[in-house]
Amino acid sequence: MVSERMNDGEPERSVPGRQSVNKPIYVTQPFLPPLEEFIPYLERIWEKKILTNNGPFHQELEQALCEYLGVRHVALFANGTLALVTALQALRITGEVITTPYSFVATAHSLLWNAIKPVFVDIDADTLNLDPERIEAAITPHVTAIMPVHCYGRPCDVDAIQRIADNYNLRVIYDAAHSFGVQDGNGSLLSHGDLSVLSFHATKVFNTFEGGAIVCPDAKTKQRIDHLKNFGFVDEVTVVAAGINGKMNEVSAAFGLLQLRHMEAALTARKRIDSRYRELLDGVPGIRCLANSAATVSNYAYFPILVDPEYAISRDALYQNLRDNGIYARRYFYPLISEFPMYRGLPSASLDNLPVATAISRKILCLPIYPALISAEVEYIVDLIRKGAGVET
Ligand code: T4K
Repeated sequence: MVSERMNDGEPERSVPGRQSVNKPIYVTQPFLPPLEEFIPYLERIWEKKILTNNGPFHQELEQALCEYLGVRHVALFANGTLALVTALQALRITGEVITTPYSFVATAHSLLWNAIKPVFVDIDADTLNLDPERIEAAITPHVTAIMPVHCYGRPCDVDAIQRIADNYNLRVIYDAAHSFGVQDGNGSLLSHGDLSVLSFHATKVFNTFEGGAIVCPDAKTKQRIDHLKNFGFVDEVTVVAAGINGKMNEVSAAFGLLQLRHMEAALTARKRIDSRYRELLDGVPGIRCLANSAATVSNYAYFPILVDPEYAISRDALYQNLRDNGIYARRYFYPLISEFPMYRGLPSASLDNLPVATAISRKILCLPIYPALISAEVEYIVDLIRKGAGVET
């Protein structure tokens, strides 16, 4: 029996004898505000009959996100992948782009959709993001940009990446799919580089069912992006680029506006779960939580642990054991992108070139984290992990 309400207060009950297989716990569960709060938004859509194409909710959400995130311009998209593809088009990126193998496939797929060759560079063992020290050696005459990922919402070394980009005249497009609301010492993490791309997929901290956005620093770039996401149309008779249909619809935009009203409570609940896991997992032999990141404000989008060889069973045995008990943790990101068939022939995809990413992908396990997860469920999950480690609970 699982409480469906948002866990923004103290846990209400324990789950002894939990009916584990009947009630699976997934790695995430989308936050859905009370349905009745969404009805007035739908009524407005029914009344105006504007369903898409830069409608009133779309415009309102772009403005609201600029304010909430503390950024200058936001262009909404139907999903994060189309936003990545369009970001590359907007900056006219060609040739080769340096990127991380340790991400969701959409990062590198967006390059292939633009006929760009990915150049994979290994990650740093602490940030789990592109290792700036390895970027320079990978720059060829064809490299025109860097596409780093703030994996799990943990900031990249943005200063080092920018220094390299400036030295070699490269553009930087951050895949910030996991980084909604994250801040570093300079404010929004999304302000770094030339562009940042967000995902508002159902599994993300902030969701619009499906959705995404490009964050950009100036109005001119935003205008080009807006043209590109609407087939290249400037007006009824003018098409300036071979654009795509990447627009967010009004129902999703309205849902985003409602979701924003609940963000603080959702983030507070996530933070509490993160702390509880850290407390309970402390001292379990062979289980490592990631150290705190450089973020000054985190979003607790994921709860990754590393299963080291000192743990009693393998990472995959633990993953299976949790599944057998109804806990659907996920191995984000295993396999590496560079191991998939469309990438593994690239010279930069060789495992010898990516020792850190390879090792991490074999140890990583993301535990469930979402606002409705109650403390008793966190305890249940950790009990299973401790039992796997042979620790008396
Ligand atoms: N760049 C990065 C770094 C990304 O992580 C992503 C997306 C993108 C780019 C592309 O952005 P989008 O085009 O997606 O906006 C999920 C998501 O589909 C994907 O958006 C996300 N990254 C990736 C990390 O995770 P799967 O294949 O793991 O999703 P799925 O369907 O297995 O969902 C995970 C669990 O979430 C399910 O077991 C149950 C729960 N769930 C899922 C959905 C869709 C729900 O409870 N309700 C739902 O509606 O990829």
